[in-house]
Amino acid sequence: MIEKCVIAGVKIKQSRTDIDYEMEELKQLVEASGGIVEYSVVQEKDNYTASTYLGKGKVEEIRVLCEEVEATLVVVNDELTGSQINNLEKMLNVRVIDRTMLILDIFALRAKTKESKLQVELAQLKYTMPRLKGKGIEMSKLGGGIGTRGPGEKKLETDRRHIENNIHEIEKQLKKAKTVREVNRKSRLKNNVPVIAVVGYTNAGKSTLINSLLNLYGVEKDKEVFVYDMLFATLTTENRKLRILDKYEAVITDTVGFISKLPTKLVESFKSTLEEINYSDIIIHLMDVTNKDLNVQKDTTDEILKEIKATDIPVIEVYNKIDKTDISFDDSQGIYISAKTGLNIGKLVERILLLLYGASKTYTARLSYSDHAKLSFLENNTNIIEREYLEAGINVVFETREKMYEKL
Ligand SMILES: Nc1nc2c(ncn2[C@@H]2O[C@H](COP(=O)(O)OP(=O)(O)OP(=O)(O)O)[C@@H](O)[C@H]2O)c(=O)[nH]1
Ligand SMILES: [Mg+2]
Repeated sequence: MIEKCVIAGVKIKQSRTDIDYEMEELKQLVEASGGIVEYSVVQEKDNYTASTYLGKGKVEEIRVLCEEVEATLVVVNDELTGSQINNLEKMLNVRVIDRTMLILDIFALRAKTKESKLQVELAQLKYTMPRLKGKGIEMSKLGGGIGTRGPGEKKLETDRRHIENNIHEIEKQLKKAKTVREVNRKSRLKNNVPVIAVVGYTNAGKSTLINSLLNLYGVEKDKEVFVYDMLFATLTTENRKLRILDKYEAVITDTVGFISKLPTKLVESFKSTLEEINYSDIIIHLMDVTNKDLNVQKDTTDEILKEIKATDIPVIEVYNKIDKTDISFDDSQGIYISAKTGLNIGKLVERILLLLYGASKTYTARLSYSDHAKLSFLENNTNIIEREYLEAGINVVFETREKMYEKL
């Protein structure tokens, strides 16, 4: 069922909010949850109206629009209180949800793994709780629709006492999942394999980049990650093994995309997943260079990295989708790539190797003729440039990176 919607936002006159961009994004969010936007309404005001968010006149205007197109849902651009939702629903005669509920709804639709389902449910419950007052009956009568869906087949719980119990139970289960993840991480640390986390705004091309790297250097080439042109295609952290240039091992991590005004409750719930980023050795911050509000996207990602305290890890800023634009770029300001066509991926890989394994240098080793193991080790892990067979042994000149040399 495609739900017809009207979206509405308030632009506070003194604020620097780019309301057009936010409304465009809200429209995409509605589409990502299976709805269609019939009208987009913006009101410029000095302040939000406390009882109804929008001014009374505007609300009436929206009511008429809803009737005209038979919309069944109004989505507003900011978080509302329970009573604001109630008041608006009474005046509009349709359901009202806010941006946060919409994002939670998309996450509920997309969550696939047990852990991400629990995380989404937890965020939904914590968001609904304080907004339940006087709402219980209406909500339990609802037959579903955008903003009411729970992860899996379940409908979003609306009974307060149940919710409290549920929150408890889910938190317990999530703790268990976290322990499992920690065990996996420890075994990675023990093997000393460096970790690269790819982070950024939703739809920037993170998963596409990972697949490109898997195609070039993947240990298990058939383990591609999911790519799709929609917001929040990736909802779980995924790790893949790489062996770059057939010599340098790394684990690459795909992560959940960010969005401006990402609900705090959601970030909280996903924190244990996002915190995986903290255990990476480098972060690739990927941005969609064709996006007209690149700076908002960049700041959003930087903010969330701060929130999860991933601030000491070196970040490589990478601009993606250059195949889609003909603007020229200053290479000294960052790395410009196309994850899709593979353009400049080599430059990115060089930067990754430099950070993880240091600069490439030439070394010489003297091996005795019986050192077969050492020789084959060098053959497998470095580039051998020259071998000189002397009376005292073999002189091997080889090229490798500083940190690899230390390991050898
Ligand atoms: N033209 C072009 N399209 C790209 C490029 N990289 C990714 N895309 C497209 O952008 C869309 C999103 O790509 P994803 O890799 O799923 O993006 P993501 O960052 O993983 O998104 P989420 O998982 O939703 O956070 C897909 O339609 C890709 O084909 C690129 O370099 N050029
Ligand atoms: Mg993805």
